[in-house]
Amino acid sequence: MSFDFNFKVVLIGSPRVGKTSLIIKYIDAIFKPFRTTTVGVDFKFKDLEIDNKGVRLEIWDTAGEEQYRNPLTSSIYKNADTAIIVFDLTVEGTLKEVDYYIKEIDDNCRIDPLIVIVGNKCDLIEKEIENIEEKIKEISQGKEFKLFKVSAKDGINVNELFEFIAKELKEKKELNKHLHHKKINTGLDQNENNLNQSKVIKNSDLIQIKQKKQGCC
Ligand SMILES: Nc1nc2c(ncn2[C@@H]2O[C@H](COP(=O)(O)OP(=O)(O)O)[C@@H](O)[C@H]2O)c(=O)[nH]1
Ligand SMILES: [Mg+2]
Repeated sequence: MSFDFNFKVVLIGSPRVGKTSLIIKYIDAIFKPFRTTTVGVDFKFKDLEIDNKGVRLEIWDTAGEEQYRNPLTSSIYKNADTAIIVFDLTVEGTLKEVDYYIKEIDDNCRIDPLIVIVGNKCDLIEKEIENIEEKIKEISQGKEFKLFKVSAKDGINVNELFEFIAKELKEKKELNKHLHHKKINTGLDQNENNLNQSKVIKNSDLIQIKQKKQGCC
């Protein structure tokens, strides 16, 4: 399948939260209940069709224990379009680590990636940490992050998670293109480099722009 868009999606988070399981569930539709050891980094492709456009997701897995402050991992999310920060809904410590990963992305990412926070293992509902939404709000320090509760085991919300990401990234890319052409056509700015550097829409602005666009053009 040919594609119109190609996006890099990176899964990060504490060891054993289910990053590898989520990718396997999404790509191969299977769940392996034993532990899989991720060595270094690995990536797989998934091709989707959204509004008659081909979208390829390049989904990167990162390793377990050794990923912590691992320069290799940091280099992987440098040019990521999306960072999925995964935590285990039943292990409080992994939720606290989300804070560390948000800062890591801030420090290492060249572009402003879409950050999605994912609580995995929602099949273990009876063990779920309390007040998750409030705790995430505290960590987020005023920024808005989309939260998904998923289960790699039962496949709950897994497709929805990746489809949401593909859709958001495609819309963001199209809006950027739209603004780019508008500028060129109106002759306001012919300097492409300058335009690319200064007029790239941040994810934080996306919702606002979408609302305006609905009203004006
Ligand atoms: N109950 C349950 N267990 C899960 C789920 N996802 C992963 N696991 C288990 O959690 C452990 C760690 O999963 P893994 O994918 O290796 O985590 P990673 O280190 O973040 O890549 C394994 O034993 C998985 O079988 C889930 O959704 N529900
Ligand atoms: Mg793994």
